[in-house]
Amino acid sequence: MTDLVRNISQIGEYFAIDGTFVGGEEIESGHINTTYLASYQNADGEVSRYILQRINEHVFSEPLVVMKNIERVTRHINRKVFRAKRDFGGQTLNLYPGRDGKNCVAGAAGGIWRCYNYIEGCCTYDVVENTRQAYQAAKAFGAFQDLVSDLPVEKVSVTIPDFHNTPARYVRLMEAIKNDSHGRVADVQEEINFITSRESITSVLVDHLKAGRLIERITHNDTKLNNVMIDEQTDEAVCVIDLDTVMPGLALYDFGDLVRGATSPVEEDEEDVSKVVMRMSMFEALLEGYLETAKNFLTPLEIELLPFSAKLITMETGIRFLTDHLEGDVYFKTQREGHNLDRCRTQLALVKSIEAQEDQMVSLVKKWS
Ligand code: GN1
Ligand code: MG
Repeated sequence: MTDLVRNISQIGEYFAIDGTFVGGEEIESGHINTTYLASYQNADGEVSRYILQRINEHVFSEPLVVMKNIERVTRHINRKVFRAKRDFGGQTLNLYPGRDGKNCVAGAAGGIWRCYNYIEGCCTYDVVENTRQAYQAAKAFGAFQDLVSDLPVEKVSVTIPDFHNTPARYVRLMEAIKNDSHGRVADVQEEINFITSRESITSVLVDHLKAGRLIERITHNDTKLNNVMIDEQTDEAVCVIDLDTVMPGLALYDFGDLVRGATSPVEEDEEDVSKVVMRMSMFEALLEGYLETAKNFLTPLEIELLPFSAKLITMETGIRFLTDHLEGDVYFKTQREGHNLDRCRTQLALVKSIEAQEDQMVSLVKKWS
């Protein structure tokens, strides 16, 4: 047994999992948490798999509050799906309690761990392969928002303040530029100019919120394509995952983040930015899928701002990657030098591509709404 597998087996011990541990591996996806897949065999010889995940306490300073949010939301959805005895197009994860009955446990080596069922027969994609996947993913995130739309917003807590507050992200970048703690500012003037020349767009959504024209809902806040489990055989979305950032937020940031993640043909850290483009066919598929499940609760202003939200959150994410680059790569996990800068550059290239096609995106919204 390798150290990794032994470690996984020891973490599994904390949870009320049936059977004998027969194997474990690390799942290397996501920039924040540490995730393991563990297999257990029961007396009948059947093998079941579980996700064991350590919550990144640097990012989530109150892991227990994160767990409470997840418990509220998953229980709410599961109850609804069960009561109606049908699938609303949005299943959810199940938390497996620790041996003490709690929804998470403190590991021996520190850290807070939780356990989910592993959803078999599904996979996730980093890059959308076809419009059907885009449509399905958007439908699933719309269904998620819809399923929690009758849960009062106060029932979930803010776990990362100002998470999608673009002006606050902008201010933080300006501070990182001023401090220049790692001497990297001189090499990123082009990126800085791109962002500062667009400062005026950063506050559009929060200004609408302050003025009461937009309302906060319970939102997912991390609607990347690889946070949707897609059935390997049918290409249908089965369930949205990564519920750590479920908080009160604007529905528009969720839709915008889908466009950010699912319309480019290359990965977020592609080094050749000439390959980055907002593919209109994918945008249309996302729009169709999202409106199918979310149209009932969205306001006319939310619908009108759908294309804008894509541009805004893509810029916000570019701002976040650049800030982390300047601060010495302390937030997002990185695998190479300049990784966050590469990620920033793809985001800014995508903003440019969205800007060039915004009129057509607006026309498509009119067509589908
Ligand atoms: C992080 O954990 P992951 O990779 O799903 C980040 C998101 C970013 C995303 C960019 C808690 O998500 O906000 O959009 O990276 N999550 C957190 O890829 O900061
Ligand atoms: Mg995440």
